[in-house]
Amino acid sequence: MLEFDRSISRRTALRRTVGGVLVCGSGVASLETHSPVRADEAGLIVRNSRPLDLETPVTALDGWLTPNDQFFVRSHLSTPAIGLAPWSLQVGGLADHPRAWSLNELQKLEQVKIPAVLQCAGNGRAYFRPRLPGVQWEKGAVGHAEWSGVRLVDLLERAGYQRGAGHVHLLGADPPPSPKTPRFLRSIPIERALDPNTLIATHMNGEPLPFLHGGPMRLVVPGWAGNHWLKWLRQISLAKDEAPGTYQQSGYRMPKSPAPPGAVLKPADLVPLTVMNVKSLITAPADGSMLKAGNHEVRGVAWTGDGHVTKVEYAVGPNSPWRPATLQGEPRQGSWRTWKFAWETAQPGKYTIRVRASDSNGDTQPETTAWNKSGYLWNGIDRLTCEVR
Ligand SMILES: Nc1nc2c(c(=O)[nH]1)N[C@H]1C(S)=C(S)[C@@H](COP(=O)(O)O)O[C@H]1N2
Ligand SMILES: [Mo]
Repeated sequence: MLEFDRSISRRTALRRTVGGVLVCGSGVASLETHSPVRADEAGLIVRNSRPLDLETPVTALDGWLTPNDQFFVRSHLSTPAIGLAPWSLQVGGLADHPRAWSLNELQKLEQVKIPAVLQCAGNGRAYFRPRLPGVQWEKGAVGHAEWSGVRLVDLLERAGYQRGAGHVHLLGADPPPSPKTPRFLRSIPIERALDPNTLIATHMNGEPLPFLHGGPMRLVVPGWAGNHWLKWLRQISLAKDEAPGTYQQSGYRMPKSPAPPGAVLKPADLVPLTVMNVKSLITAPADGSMLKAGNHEVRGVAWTGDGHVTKVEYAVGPNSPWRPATLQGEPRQGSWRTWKFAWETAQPGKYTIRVRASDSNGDTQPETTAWNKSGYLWNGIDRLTCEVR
């Protein structure tokens, strides 16, 4: 299949780059028109080169959609090997009509487009104290894109999923670096799989899904953290229970109630991490900016996993009361909203700007997020400092 042949040339390009750190301007199908750019040229922060973990600088999140070539990348294993064309997605397990789907066959089903936030569960890990091992993400393991493709439920219905199916197992084409390393096998409960907002996306921001983001197809689970958004999707299998293996059974679990460092937790004390919490980020000005005295617009984004953002408040300086920022756009489950406020007649001095969002569940961002041993779901009040001269 053409799309995949092009991704192969991109792989070759990847290998030719020092350290393998490279992103492509606009992904698989646009290789002919866009020359690949190195991650540092796209302004991404390289957290790891093998596997590839790239963070978006928070100023690149300034706007409703995050450009594909500036979108963060998180991969646990190697990127898929060449030689997989034509792409085929297997749907089976507890199903009366198991079958394989090609990309062309998927494109004949009803196509839907959903704007949604993709955030790594570990975004903000660098802010937990005591410090934690793992990728030291700061603010930008998050982005917002318009995802389009087919509803997962449309495939499951055609497969004739059986009554006993409680979970949907998901496996991508990314191979483990050695036979002993586990694959990134994950599952979602059947209720979430049947939700019409759960998609198999083949497009991102109107372009064919870039290879680094799971092209040609990935799962999109609006409202849920990135670990569910399986990339390079090859196998969907209906089963009674959750997926086995470390990525489902040990990883991505949170204590039911906060547990201090050193606490011994039993499996029964942990629940799978699914829904994101309420969070906001300041996208302009940049941290550490020097500003002229006078009027400035401060901007950012805010989102939550379940329900919608009801307000964003800001405070400039230590003793300022919280004031409401202006939320833009419409609330939509799983999507984010931009916000802004006018900082008028800023006088010379050094300032800390803080923002916090609240959502329709009545949750507000805390000063700091309760420590958890994997450093998941940081949503402490966002802040930056700047100087007015
Ligand atoms: N096949 C596969 N899918 C995957 C992963 C992976 O390592 N392999 N990482 C997951 C995690 S933890 C995140 S945060 C998102 C990141 O998606 P992105 O690289 O498009 O930003 O992909 C998810 N899907
Ligand atoms: Mo992640």
